[in-house]
Amino acid sequence: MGYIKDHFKEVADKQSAAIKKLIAEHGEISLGQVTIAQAYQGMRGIPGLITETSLLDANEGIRFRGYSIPELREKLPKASDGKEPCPEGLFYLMLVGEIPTDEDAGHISAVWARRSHVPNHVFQVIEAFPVSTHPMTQFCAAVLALQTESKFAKAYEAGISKKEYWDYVYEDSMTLIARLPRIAAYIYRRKYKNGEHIQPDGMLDWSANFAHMLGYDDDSFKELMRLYLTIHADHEGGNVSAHATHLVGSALSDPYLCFTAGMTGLAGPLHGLANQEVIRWIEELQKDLGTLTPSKEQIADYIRKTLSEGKVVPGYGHAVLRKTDPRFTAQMEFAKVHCADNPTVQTVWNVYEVAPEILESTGKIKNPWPNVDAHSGALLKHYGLVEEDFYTVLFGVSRALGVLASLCWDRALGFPIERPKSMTTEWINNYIAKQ
Ligand code: NMX
Ligand code: MLT
Repeated sequence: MGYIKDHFKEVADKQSAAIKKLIAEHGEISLGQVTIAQAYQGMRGIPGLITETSLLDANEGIRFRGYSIPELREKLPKASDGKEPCPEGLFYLMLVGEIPTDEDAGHISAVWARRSHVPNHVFQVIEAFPVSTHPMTQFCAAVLALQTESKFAKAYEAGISKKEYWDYVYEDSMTLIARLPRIAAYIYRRKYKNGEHIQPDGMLDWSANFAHMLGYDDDSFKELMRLYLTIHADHEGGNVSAHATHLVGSALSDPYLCFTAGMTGLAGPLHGLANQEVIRWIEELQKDLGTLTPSKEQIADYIRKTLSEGKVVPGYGHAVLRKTDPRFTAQMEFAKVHCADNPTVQTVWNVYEVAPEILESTGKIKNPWPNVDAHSGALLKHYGLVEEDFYTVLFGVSRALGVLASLCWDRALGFPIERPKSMTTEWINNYIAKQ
């Protein structure tokens, strides 16, 4: 691993020096004003975080180190038998800011394969839960159980210097990422396949091995996993899972503790659990109307019914995006090639044709367009991965790449503990009175 870690340190040191100069010379420049409405309404639009790995444009969608999703699909290294990007390459890109060579991505793949052994007590923790427990609960608990392995926590206890934090956080992040597919697959096989576990295949790349351990050896499912684990990896720093990981990390909690915090946030229905909610909503729609491919008029009525019941239409809307999520488009393109005849996939496309106009007409939804979660379930169902309450775990395995690459940056840049100011409504009223 040495050369990638050394390269990261070299790049981070340069960036750290540039940031010190930037703060010294321009630190007083204002990034904007904070309004009372913003303080009450989810801090939307307040620029208050630095995240180097990716940046979101409201109309264009996410760019990872400047590269859009179509560019990543073209430029990142592929598996020898595949056309989709390998997430190993995306991790390298987020970490060092450069498109990796095939050798760099292969190197990361080999390190993750070598470090993938999960200690037995983690499986015991999973086994202690009733099988009915939601997979995200089992996943969070398993990651927390893995914290016994933290090199950062041990080194901190032994009294390391601040300058060394990044090194241990880097090592923990690599080991944690390496082990997540095995943990996730274990939860899946335990809950849905009578505990018939499948051993890892160290010759496969990270995504293909994950697909294999889940029990899906179809080549095009492996391709789907490579794409899925790439596009869900990061969405700049303000989303709940990234922000929670970063916030907890600022207290110098180790990567296992930080990632658990991120995952408990991802488990919420307005964030990562939405992928489960979308496919349930579509299946209820199909069941209610007695057809796998309801007409656009029927879909429109169903959307109006959902809204009239005071519920959200899952998979639509976004706190920052104001156009169709390019992650939705990437999945749609994949589906056009691999499963265009699937009726549920077609229903997802028909929802896309009618939902935006209806959501827009409510006059209150700021973004009527689909997000990443609107498509993923239909694709997974097509390949037989039908257990939708597992879908957020897949999202979580992918999200580890972005939030842990960012955590390495947080420590390499020496970011301090995060502590924004909060106020009471009484304080706000007094402030208004003084204007
Ligand atoms: N269906 C119905 N109502 C919606 C939707 C939707 N898809 N999206 C927003 N609204 C409502 C929202 O609940 C709010 O209503 P109220 O004023 O009564 O509280 C109003 O529209 C204004 O909300 P916005 O400012 O447009 O959205 P906000 O930034 O607060 O929330 C989401 C963003 C993503 C939480 C919201 O659009 C939503 O709940 N979408 C459905 C759930 C979903 O797909 N989440 C996945 C997000 C992606 N991810 O993976 O994390
Ligand atoms: C994400 O991928 O984190 C979601 O799109 C939510 C967000 O960006 O706020």
